[in-house]
Amino acid sequence: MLKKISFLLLFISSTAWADDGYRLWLKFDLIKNPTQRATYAKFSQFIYTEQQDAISQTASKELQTSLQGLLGKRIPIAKNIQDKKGGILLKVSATDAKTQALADDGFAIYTQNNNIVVSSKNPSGALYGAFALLRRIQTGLDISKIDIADSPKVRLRMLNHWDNPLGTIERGYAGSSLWKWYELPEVIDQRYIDYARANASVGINAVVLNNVNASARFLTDEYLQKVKALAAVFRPYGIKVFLSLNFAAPKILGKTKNSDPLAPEIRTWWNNKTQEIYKLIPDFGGYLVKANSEGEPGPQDFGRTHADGANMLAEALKPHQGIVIWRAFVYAADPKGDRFKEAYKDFKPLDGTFADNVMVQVKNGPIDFQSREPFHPLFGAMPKTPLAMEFQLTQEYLGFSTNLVYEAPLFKECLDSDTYVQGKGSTVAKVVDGSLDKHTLTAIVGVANTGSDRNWTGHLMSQANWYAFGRLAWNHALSSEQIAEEWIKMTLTQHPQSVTVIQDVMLKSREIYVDFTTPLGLHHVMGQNIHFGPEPWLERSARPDWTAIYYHRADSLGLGFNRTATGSNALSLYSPEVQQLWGNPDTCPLPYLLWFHHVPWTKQLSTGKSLWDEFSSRYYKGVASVEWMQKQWKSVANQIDPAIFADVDGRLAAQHREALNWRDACVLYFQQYANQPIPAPYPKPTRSLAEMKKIVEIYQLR
Ligand code: GCW
Repeated sequence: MLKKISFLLLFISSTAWADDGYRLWLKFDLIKNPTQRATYAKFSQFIYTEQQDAISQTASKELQTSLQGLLGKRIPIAKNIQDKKGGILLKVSATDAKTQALADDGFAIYTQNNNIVVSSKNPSGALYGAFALLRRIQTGLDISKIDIADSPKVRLRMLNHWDNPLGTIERGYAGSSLWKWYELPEVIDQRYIDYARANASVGINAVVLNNVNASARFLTDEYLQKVKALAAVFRPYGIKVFLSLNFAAPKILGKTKNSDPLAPEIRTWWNNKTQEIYKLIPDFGGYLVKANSEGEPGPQDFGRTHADGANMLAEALKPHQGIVIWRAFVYAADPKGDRFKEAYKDFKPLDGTFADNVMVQVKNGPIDFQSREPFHPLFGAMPKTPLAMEFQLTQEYLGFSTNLVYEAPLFKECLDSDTYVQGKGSTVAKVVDGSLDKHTLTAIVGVANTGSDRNWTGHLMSQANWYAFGRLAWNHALSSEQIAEEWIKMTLTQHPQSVTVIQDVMLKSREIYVDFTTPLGLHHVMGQNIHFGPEPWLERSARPDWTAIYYHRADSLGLGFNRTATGSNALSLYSPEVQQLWGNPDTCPLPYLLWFHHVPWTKQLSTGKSLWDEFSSRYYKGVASVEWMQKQWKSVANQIDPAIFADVDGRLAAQHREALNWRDACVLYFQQYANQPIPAPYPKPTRSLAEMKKIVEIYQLR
């Protein structure tokens, strides 16, 4: 009996306290302070919209349920407004003075006759306005005199899922795929709806459902029915569905002779297939294509160019207003070359040859989502082609789901970089948002970090990366600080001191990760297959540009990849101003140093230390900073839900263990070349290089 009672108590106390993170930043718990509640309640007597379309209806429903949670009272949906006061009006009108200057999806929120009006040009704008209003209430801002207008800076704010048909996710660290293909189209999981809500709440309006290493299966009727079912769930949230396609699909599914994009038979196949899709999903967004990259089929298999391939698909999509997003992540294996230059070499000459419904999607950096990369040289180099920015939210090279890395500073660093292509101020952001070259087709894309884990992203703090991505895709001018503050207040705590502590940890977290893994511009020294942990000694792989030594070039003289004129000259792909900024090892900013220079171990850096001393110290500093993060987190224990606190606390401890592995492996490995002692006051690692190799090897075993 006693046992039963204590079990019951345990159950009650754990359900009463434990927050499993499922609700993300959309908690809408009762506002504790009654006075504050009352000020919001003054404007929440009713909700009214004239619009009958599904998206506007979602907007008013979201307002209703969320406000009910925040204010603890039911809010009626009014049938008319007449002389009613104290409510929220959703107004969709292209002629309203307040909406005229807005872009599509933008909104204005203002007070009028003691009501709050959310005014927009299209229904999606009403939805984004509703969530913006809710965010203000959730974070405790005053709305009594609200008067704001906000428009997205890019048209497509998109997630790319690298989800496979059998439920696995390429580079996914939060469980398996969200999409249960075998249950679809009959079973609609509540998660699909909650996922759509979360996206809409930050302005994400497009998703690619499947991996860019694409199975042709998604283009079969059976799977298109499943895609149709998901599109129907997402539609009321203003989200369009796209598919990644396998370029060899005509041959695989249609048994054609080949998949040559210039062959009439192949063009007909794609035209028919595209028509079939639009019959099922009239607002289908289009195709994402990874071609002739890492073994995927593509037009070059038939002596054609990327533009030939993209334009063939563009022609099929054009009558339906669909678009092609063609990835620039290509790199031929050239043992003497520099992978840094490959995509540029292939794509730059094609500028101006793509159809007008084609975008080229470029990763933020020239190699592959490293913890720090210089901006990709294609940004600014293809003025006649709309370029989509591809970021990676899933932490393939940022410590999977055991490391706390807030990515907003990484995204911002790239977006704020100056290409100088049209003089000072020609930032990457301006290339991407179309303002530099007057493009209207614009996109910012994130490789999703979501999965079937109850808290969606594995590491609870990685939810912030999904959130920050959406906010920055909407407005790249927002600061990392503001975004972090919003997210913390909605997700973790509103306790002022704790908000400051957590925000500080988040803002420093990316630099800390860089310090204990790849300081001063070192890159691509991670474990070979799963990209986990350090493997700087990796000398042999299927391709030279998959090894570590290809990138770090350590020898007895120094460290780093010489990409100046005396080396690979990849620097020459940038504007003269950028070359000047990065081209001289004496003045190159330290974060990029080893990206562009082979630096002598003994060279004195701007910090006053030699390269070896600075480089090795960073690893020690990085580990100490993880300890600092652990301490900071413990200091907010009383202000955080216990289950969330414990989970993040555990992951920080795992991160500390991993940081020590990185430090000892890298310091000992590079010390062989530098041939110098560990600088004071740091102790020598207690483990040997041989031991470190053993530890790391485990991760590469199958
Ligand atoms: O980062 C690399 C990953 C691959 C991925 C590829 C790509 C989808 O290691 O797993 O494949 O990039 O972006 O195409």
